[in-house]
Amino acid sequence: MIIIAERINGMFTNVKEAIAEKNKQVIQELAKKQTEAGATYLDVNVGTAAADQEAAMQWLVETIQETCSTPLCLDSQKPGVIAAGLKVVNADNGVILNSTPLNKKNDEEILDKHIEMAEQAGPKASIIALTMDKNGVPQDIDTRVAIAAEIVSKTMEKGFDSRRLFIDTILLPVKVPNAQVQSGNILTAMDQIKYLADPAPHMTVGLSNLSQGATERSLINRVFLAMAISRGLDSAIADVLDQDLMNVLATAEMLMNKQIYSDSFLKVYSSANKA
Ligand code: THG
Repeated sequence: MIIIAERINGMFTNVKEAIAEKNKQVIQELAKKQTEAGATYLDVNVGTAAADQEAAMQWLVETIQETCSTPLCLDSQKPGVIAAGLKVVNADNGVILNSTPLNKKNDEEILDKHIEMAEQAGPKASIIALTMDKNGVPQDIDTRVAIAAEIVSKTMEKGFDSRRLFIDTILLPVKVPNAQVQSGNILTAMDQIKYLADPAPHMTVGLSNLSQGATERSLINRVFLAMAISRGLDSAIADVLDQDLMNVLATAEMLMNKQIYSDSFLKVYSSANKA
């Protein structure tokens, strides 16, 4: 499982304040803690409060890289902010450009631009593409799969390896009125998306989105993670510091025969994922 640790995000008050005050220690501790907890990548999102988002992205990337070499996942809806991060990132061990829709009303070529940016960033750079287009987030299964198919065919046309592509089916909070049907729809969409290319594209979700504003957050996240792993989810942007969540992850992968069973499978899994 490719685990993208979610915590370096300006959505959290301590990160927002650290960005405003240029407090490196808060960021570097989060980078180290998440790496030790098993992060494959560290998500880096400046949030919406930063006055200059491009400068904030560069400061975060440089600050993290001073203290650890875990590859980064540059998270912004603004291509300019991702491009700013790419100027200073070390992509030798990989980098993810997070994220792009298939197209936008004011930018039909946005996916192509992200593919080009990834190509320039180096052979280990990947992209996350959302099953979303100029009409927004689709409500039904078929449109999600159709958009995923267009994303896959566009990457193939460009000769971009499907192993460098992550498809994100966009998980919405279960609490939002009328959104409760979406989590089940996403699982059905995953059943189909995994067959769109060979080798299959990765599939990822922003797991914590699901439980935003809800009670029993960790439980909701854990159960959905296990269900989605059984449908082929092989990546998630998630809270790696939630040990119960990480144990569910290891157990679900073991039950899907992706990890060999031994009496100490939990321990083996966690040490295998530690840098
Ligand atoms: N897909 C992709 N990237 C993403 C998302 C996605 N990046 C951002 C987000 N969604 C994933 N990361 C988070 C990080 C935190 C939370 C949810 C998703 C979260 N934050 C608390 C909240 O809102 O309740 C903040 C609480 C606090 O302030 O302490 O839940 O879907 N590709």
